[in-house]
Amino acid sequence: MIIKTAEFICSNTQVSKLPPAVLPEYAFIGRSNVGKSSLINMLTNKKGLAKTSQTPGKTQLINHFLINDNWYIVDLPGYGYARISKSKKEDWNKFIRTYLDKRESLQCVFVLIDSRVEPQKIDLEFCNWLGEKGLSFSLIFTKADKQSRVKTDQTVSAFKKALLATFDDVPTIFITSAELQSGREEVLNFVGSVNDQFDYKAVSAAYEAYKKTL
Ligand SMILES: Nc1nc2c(ncn2[C@@H]2O[C@H](COP(=O)(O)OP(=O)(O)OP(=O)(O)O)[C@@H](O)[C@H]2O)c(=O)[nH]1
Ligand SMILES: [Mg+2]
Repeated sequence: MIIKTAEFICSNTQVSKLPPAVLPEYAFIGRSNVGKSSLINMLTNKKGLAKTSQTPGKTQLINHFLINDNWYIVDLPGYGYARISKSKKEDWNKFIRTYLDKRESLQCVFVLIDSRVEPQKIDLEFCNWLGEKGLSFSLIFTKADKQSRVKTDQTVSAFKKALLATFDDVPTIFITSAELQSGREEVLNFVGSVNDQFDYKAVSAAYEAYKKTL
């Protein structure tokens, strides 16, 4: 897939204020600092589109980016950030889970995993929750440039094994590096093939009306 346009649309703290659910949408989620925003910038080839930071907890809102005028990337706040209060964590949980569970146009949740670390309970629990909700998800291993391919493959195998304790089969897996721009084609082609199944006609009138409001 060729990315012709990628534009920031809106940031939200309320599920009720999201753009209308008329285009296929892909959410990027994972532990704080795993590289969600960097990956989005790499996929869209637009540095600075999603805000990146060395300080975990940078992304605090649901951020919608419109790609090629016909699908959305959604950058979500990271989970598992230790230095926020318990009540904030609960708010996060409620807000993000409501979004994921209720968003009709959500096609796939990309769960980002740091390719350097062994399976973490919080990631596995999150995948299990997605499974329970019947939400389709793929795994994207990030920061593959930081170590050898052998080490990355070990992390991937360990994660697959851990998932097979609760799932019958493993989801689609991508290995990426925002630094080296690797894995870009694979992720975008996957999105392209899912978009091909989306019934744009069914929502076109709603979309045209919405575009006039932008
Ligand atoms: N070497 C390397 N560093 C990366 C890669 N992806 C992200 N980083 C670095 O990891 C840090 C966190 O990246 P972000 O993209 O801001 O992470 P995030 O998951 O969006 O973080 P939050 O929004 O805070 O949850 C930054 O310092 C990035 O430069 C990668 O593929 N390779
Ligand atoms: Mg971020």
